[in-house]
Amino acid sequence: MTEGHQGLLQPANLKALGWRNFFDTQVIEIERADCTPARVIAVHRDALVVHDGNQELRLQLERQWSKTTSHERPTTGDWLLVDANRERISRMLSRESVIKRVSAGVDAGQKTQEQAIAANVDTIFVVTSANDEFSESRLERYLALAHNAGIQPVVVITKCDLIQSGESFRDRTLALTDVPFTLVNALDKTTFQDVYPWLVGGKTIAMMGSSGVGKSTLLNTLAGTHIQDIGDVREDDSRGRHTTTSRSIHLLDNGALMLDTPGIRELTFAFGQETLSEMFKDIEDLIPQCKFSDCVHESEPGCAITAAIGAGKLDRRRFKNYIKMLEEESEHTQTIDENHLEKRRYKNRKLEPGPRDSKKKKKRRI
Ligand SMILES: Nc1nc2c(ncn2[C@@H]2O[C@H](COP(=O)(O)OP(=O)(O)O)[C@@H](O)[C@H]2O)c(=O)[nH]1
Ligand SMILES: [Mg+2]
Ligand SMILES: [Zn+2]
Repeated sequence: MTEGHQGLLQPANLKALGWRNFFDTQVIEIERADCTPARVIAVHRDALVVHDGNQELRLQLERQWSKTTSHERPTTGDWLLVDANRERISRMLSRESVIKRVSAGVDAGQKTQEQAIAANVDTIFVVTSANDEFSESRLERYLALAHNAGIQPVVVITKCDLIQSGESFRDRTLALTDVPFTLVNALDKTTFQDVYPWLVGGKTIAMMGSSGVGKSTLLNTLAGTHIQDIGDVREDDSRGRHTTTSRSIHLLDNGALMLDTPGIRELTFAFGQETLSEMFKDIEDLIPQCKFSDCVHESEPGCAITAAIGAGKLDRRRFKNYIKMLEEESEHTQTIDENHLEKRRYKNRKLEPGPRDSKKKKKRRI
């Protein structure tokens, strides 16, 4: 422990990493003397790589974190307070935003769990290609994810150098959403005029999109150097072994912080019921107009949805995607509720063993 650590709270350096009032106001007086803020810039299986504005540090996730649920554990973009020796994590600060995925549960009785994949993100670049990969339904999923997380989305359509005209992709995007979008060649900086305005110093941009759409290429071209292997991301760990870095933040020359999310293919996200209602308001307005309240919108007479599709006012694809996302959301919400219930049962069981015990066993067998 040395005295110099307090000097590490260098506002300019931290600001460059995205430090702002939102985080600063969370730090209490005693912590200001004893701790240093540091941002998680990469997550490895067994450790976190953090940056304190001066240097990179490698920190182990200690046992205390294993008791937390996976979305409570530090992820890329999180701000931590580390001790003066910069060896231990003191605590994690509240997130300004978080991108969560839904994955298979690891604990007994858990079907799904939420997992934070990036925190404190200002902008999401939804990256897609001007070819068969382009999918309205996939875009809707990413836009819902961004909406639900309260993060500004920007649609970046790559591989425009491989087509004669971007017109049809422009039209398809405009028909879908009014969020900003741009067509680029990820290998050519001169096509980035609409990308640069989003790359603001201290702001964090997360790239999301299917494998192969050009996220790493975009990052490499922006950085002007090879910082990520194209196709796969591998990195030597401290013992010289190859480990896949799932997500890491890179500082660009203009000060923007960019987060690649390799390996994320078709993710299940938590969309949020409210988000779906807002994004698909046209559909939710139509449904009450169906003649039968239990209409499944297939062949029932007086179905407002079928009528709208027939009249060309509603896209069948869009309706199907809405139903799919809605089902995913309710299934997810239900299992999250079940997880809570399961936890409560477990707690109760410890207090009053008896009938609940058998109930729990029954539940487990499912
Ligand atoms: N011609 C062209 N090729 C691209 C473009 N973007 C990506 N690629 C190529 O597509 C392949 C996959 O790109 P990569 O960056 O690894 O995709 P990622 O999986 O999203 O990171 C690479 O061979 C890139 O060179 C583009 O805009 N134009
Ligand atoms: Mg990649
Ligand atoms: Zn109907």
